[in-house]
Amino acid sequence: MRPDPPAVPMPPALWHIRAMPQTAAAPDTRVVQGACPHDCPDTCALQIGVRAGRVVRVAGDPEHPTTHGALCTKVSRYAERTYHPERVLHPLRRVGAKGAGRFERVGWDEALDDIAARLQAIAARAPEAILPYSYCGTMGLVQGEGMAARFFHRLGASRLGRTICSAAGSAALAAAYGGRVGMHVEHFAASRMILVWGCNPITSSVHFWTYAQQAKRAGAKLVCIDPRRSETAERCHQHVALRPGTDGALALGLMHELFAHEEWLDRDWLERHVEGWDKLRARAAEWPSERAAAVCGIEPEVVRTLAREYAAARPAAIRLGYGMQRVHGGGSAVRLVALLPCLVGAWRQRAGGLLLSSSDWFAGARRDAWLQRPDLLGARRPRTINMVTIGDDLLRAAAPEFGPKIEAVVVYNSNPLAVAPEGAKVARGFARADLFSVVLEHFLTDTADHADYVLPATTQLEHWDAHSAYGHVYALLNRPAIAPLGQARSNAEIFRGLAARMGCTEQCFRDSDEAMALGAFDAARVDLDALAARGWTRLDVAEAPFAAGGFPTPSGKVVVDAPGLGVPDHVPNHECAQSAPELAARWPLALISPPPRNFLNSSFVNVPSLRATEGAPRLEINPHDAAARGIVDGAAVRVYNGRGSYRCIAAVGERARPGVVNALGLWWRKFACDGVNVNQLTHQRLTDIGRGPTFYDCLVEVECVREDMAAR
Ligand SMILES: Nc1nc2c(c(=O)[nH]1)N[C@H]1C(S)=C(S)[C@@H](COP(=O)(O)OP(=O)(O)OC[C@H]3O[C@@H](n4cnc5c(=O)[nH]c(N)nc54)[C@H](O)[C@@H]3O)O[C@H]1N2
Ligand SMILES: Nc1nc2c(c(=O)[nH]1)N[C@H]1C(S)=C(S)[C@@H](COP(=O)(O)OP(=O)(O)OC[C@H]3O[C@@H](n4cnc5c(=O)[nH]c(N)nc54)[C@H](O)[C@@H]3O)O[C@H]1N2
Ligand SMILES: [Mo]
Repeated sequence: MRPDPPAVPMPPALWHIRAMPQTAAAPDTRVVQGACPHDCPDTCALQIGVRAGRVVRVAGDPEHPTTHGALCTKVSRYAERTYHPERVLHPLRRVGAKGAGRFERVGWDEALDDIAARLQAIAARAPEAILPYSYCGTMGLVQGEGMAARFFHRLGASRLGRTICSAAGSAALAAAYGGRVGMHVEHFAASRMILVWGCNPITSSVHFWTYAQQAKRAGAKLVCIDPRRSETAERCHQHVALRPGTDGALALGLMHELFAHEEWLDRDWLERHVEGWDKLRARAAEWPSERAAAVCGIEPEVVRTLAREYAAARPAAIRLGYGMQRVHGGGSAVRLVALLPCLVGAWRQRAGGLLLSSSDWFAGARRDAWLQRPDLLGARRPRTINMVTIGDDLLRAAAPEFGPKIEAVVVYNSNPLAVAPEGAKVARGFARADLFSVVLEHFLTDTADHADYVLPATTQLEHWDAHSAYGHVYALLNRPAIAPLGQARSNAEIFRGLAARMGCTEQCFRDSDEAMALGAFDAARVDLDALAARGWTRLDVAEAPFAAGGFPTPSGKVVVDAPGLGVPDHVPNHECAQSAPELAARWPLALISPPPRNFLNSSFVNVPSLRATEGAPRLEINPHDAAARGIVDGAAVRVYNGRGSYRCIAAVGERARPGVVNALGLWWRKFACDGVNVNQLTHQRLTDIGRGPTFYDCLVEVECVREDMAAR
């Protein structure tokens, strides 16, 4: 057995996950049970302290197993977001140019009457000319795709392909395992080896990191696979800094080694539970460690040693993140990594296997058909607009293969001007004079600045909701802690108001938020009494769900040669020397743009204390690449390619590997250095499967900003 590594003190990066003082609440403080609404695998159970109608404390529920009384910095400051002086608290109508952010106050009736009339006029001619645009500002089942989905289904509006985050990985897990299922996050604490792969949990999933720390203290080896020397990579025993978009090659190189050493394989498990494993062996035979290492830009010995250690550690676990699937071959790469645990029989033990997402454990437990009512479409089959290509699609004319031009957009729970790729086109689209746009928001984001109407939405402290999760298997309920501030209304209430004005007479448009939240789960699968009483309850999922196979595929076996997809192989990036040598010659650096700790996508950028901690938009660049360009630490730089240019401050150091630059964070365009953010550089090409975005598959060049430019 490997000797235990020396004890590691609590790293400074974790000081912010502080357990909240569990002193009894003051007698005049009421505690309301809630759920964190944010797009994060941890979906924490919250306890909201309310005194005299005002939230005085936001804390993690100490009883909830994965929250264990701790919150991230951002959400422990959630009240700061709710009571932010710049909250939009009244309906607003645009008076200035689109994008200028100049509005006048209007009453709710006036706003809703006018919006309903304009949407009605379009719906009467071409309902598909109306596009809802939403993502995960809240992951709630009611304030997300609840009442809004009912409304847009009833209208027959264009459907939105909600692909911007996890589509490639989801399609890949569906191909290999039949769905988004995997290990329980709690069991990582007992793993002997953890591969933290394309995932930066200290930033994006701190509660998982707590379990990884427990495993580390018990002697497990932690390996981080990430082009960036992230906060997580620094605290693992080993960091494999591969080139972006080469994970499929690494997985194949590891498999080559595993198949080459019969004694490392769990042949019994493989034969019994993996359909087509011999085809995988044939594919892996094409990937000796030298070939894989050359593609990844690492040493062959790293591949060989990693394979040996992975085979020897029982149980070995993989925490896969969504970071590694934001490239052309992201889907194939996830399929390949997902097959690794099968070779060593890691699924036999509950602390072995893989976790990317737990979403589909909720399939059948969530009453999606009732919440969203797709049946209201009747026989209509509206087109689907991919949210990744909103830049192009807003600028498209009517055409037989496209359908009608987009005439109206209703945005909720999303900030496309900051988060969608090829930002210059997105901004041009939202600035179209003939586009009618309505934005439901808490704040005047870059997107809201372009709206004809901005409607004030409630925050999680002010509305009902129900939550499933993608990093654990607890269902949660969120009760409103306080009354809506100002004239804010919940998303569901706003869509109810529009529906009533547009002749939607069905009973479902009268369901209250509370009724929807309490009815969101199926009583046969979720203990509704426990949910109502305690605010959360665990789904009944086996502790080691795949110890004896039983995957949710048609055969119950893991699938290698998926119908229509074939046997996975490494797929190179859209933008790399191999696929696009002429681009690589002009733009020699690969750019990735992962999240920083204090923002959540583009949310929280306007919370002054969090923005102050992040400082300014930064570009991490390796000393070697910096020196070649005369760039020193702290210098103003311009990052550019054929699509645009973005200014930021150089952070010269080893966080970036040679040839790769890291631009952190989806800054609001108006808070960045030159009115744009990193998505000015990204493109709209899609992943190999799942039609997802390829944010981290992007070539650029960097130069120092001249003094006279910097002064502007
Ligand atoms: N604080 C904070 N937490 C968040 C978010 C946030 O914005 N801020 N966002 C939330 C959301 S929406 C999501 S989807 C999750 C995302 O969280 P994760 O699943 O962790 O994914 P990312 O943060 O996108 O990327 C994780 C790591 O992948 C690395 N990476 C980039 N390209 C590659 C590659 O080609 N291969 C490999 N192996 N690694 C690569 C990045 O450098 C980064 O360190 O986090 C959620 N949590
Ligand atoms: N370059 C680059 N681009 C990326 C990424 C990247 O890593 N790099 N990450 C991608 C990923 S993983 C994701 S998930 C997307 C995220 O894209 P989005 O889901 O658009 O995420 P946010 O930027 O957080 O915007 C959510 C908005 O919803 C609002 N909101 C929150 N709650 C409510 C509510 O109850 N009602 C209403 N009406 N509004 C609400 C918030 O104020 C916020 O402005 O971005 C993607 N874009
Ligand atoms: Mo995401």
